[in-house]
Amino acid sequence: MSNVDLDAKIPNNVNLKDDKRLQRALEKWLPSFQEWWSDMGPSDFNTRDIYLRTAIGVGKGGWAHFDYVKMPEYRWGIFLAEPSGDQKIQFGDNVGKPVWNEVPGELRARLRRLIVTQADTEPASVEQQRMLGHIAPSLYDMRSLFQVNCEEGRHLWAMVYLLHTYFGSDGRDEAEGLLERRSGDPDKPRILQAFNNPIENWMDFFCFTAFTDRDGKYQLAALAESGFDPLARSTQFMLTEEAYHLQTGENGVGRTIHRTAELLKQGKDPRAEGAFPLDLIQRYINFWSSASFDLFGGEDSTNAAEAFASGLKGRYREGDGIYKDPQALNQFYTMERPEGDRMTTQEIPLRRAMNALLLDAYVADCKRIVNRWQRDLTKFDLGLDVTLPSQKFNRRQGVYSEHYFTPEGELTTEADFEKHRDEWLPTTADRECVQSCMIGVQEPGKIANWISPPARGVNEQPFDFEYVKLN
Ligand code: BYC
Ligand code: FE
Ligand code: FE
Repeated sequence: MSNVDLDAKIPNNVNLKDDKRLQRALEKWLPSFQEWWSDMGPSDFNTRDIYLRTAIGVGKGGWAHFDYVKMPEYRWGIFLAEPSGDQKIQFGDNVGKPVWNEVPGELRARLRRLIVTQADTEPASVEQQRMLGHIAPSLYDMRSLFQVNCEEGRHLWAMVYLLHTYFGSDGRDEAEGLLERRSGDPDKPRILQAFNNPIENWMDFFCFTAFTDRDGKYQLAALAESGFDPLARSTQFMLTEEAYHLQTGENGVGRTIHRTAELLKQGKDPRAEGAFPLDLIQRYINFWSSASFDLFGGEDSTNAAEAFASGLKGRYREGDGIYKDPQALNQFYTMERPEGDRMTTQEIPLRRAMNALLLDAYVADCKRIVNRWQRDLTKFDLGLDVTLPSQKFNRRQGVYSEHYFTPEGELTTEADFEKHRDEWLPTTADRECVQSCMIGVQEPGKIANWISPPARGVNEQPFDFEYVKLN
């Protein structure tokens, strides 16, 4: 393991050169991927030199290399984390048995579905973000966008490697399908709803990377516990890259809030200055956080129970031994549920609540970042707040999806929800306001007026570094 081959057509640490059939299959998929990138990846800037991070191995510290790269020449590689721990399944009915290095026959369909669902989100997000380059608020931000896009492309490679290696011709078909579905296409949409929502502007982008990439972190963490070792090790390494995506979102929304507060403190109207009022930012937060809550699936789910029981998908940080029973048997989860016009509580077997548990961990993390935004806002002493909506608000999946809730989580009626919709969710006027501020700023060190510069640059470069060479 862990012979890093960087010179191969497909850089990898999985000894690809020793498996000629697999190597050929992946090398055949490569031009399809490149064609997809050119059709559906970033709409422009593909001939520009961009200061990008490329994964070159999985060792602590030195796993990444920074240099100017043209995106179509990005070295999308296949990297699995080193085997860790005692190589035993950590949870579920098979706890204590050795991890699998081949797919157990009876788990094949379920595992394939999990991998395809994960894989599908990666190209979807690149498609959603393809038009944002031109309206980047700074070269620093433009680079961040392309960094995230290239790494989502690598995540697709990570999953396609698993499909090709472990799922035979079905896997190859699935790998083709991943390049055929299209975000937002009514005839061949991406699998999960949030990945069909348009990302039209940088407010969408920052909320998406703050909240939707963060779902990625939690889903990947749950798959990183998997008893199917190649999946566990693929997702463990993906998490290393993911941290930057989350930071991009957290800092991006934070910088936007900061700029708005700054303008308000100067007695200016953000709208008149080409920036956003705080209530508009709050509506974008409400929209993208609730769309991301849906990505956990139903809170009460037999699918999730089975994925846990069989050892395919664990709880967050399962392997750290933080749960008292690795089998999660004879325990219950108390869930609030609407019944008619009031709320009741219900106990469900813990295994059926695996999606709810992961969502709870995610919501706690979202609260942490919103609190951080709030702390910064408080310093301006404007008496303004930013909040995370309740996980019941505006849901399309799960136990709250058939009912209407306020952002505070109070059960309400459809009529009341409709009455307040424009206070709670982005309106056409909001989108127009954001769109009118989306002016691309392409001079090193300059930035659009709706957002503050970042606290620091990338890889210890200053903010005014030439992150994208346009000339
Ligand atoms: N939209 O039992 P249920 C990332 C379907 S993000 C549409 O409640 P289950 C990234 C579900 O498939 C992380 N359909 O839920 C971020 C099922 O269909 P069937 C992506 C949905 O199955 C940014 C039915 O509803 N990774 O990496 O336990 C940029 C009932 O399902 C949705 C993963 O999600 C939805 N939101 O869990 C780039 C990990 N939710 O079977 C990348 C892999 C549910 O009735 N996926 N459905 O036809 C999974 O673990 C699970 O499939 C889910 C759903 C968590 C998504
Ligand atoms: Fe990803
Ligand atoms: Fe990501």
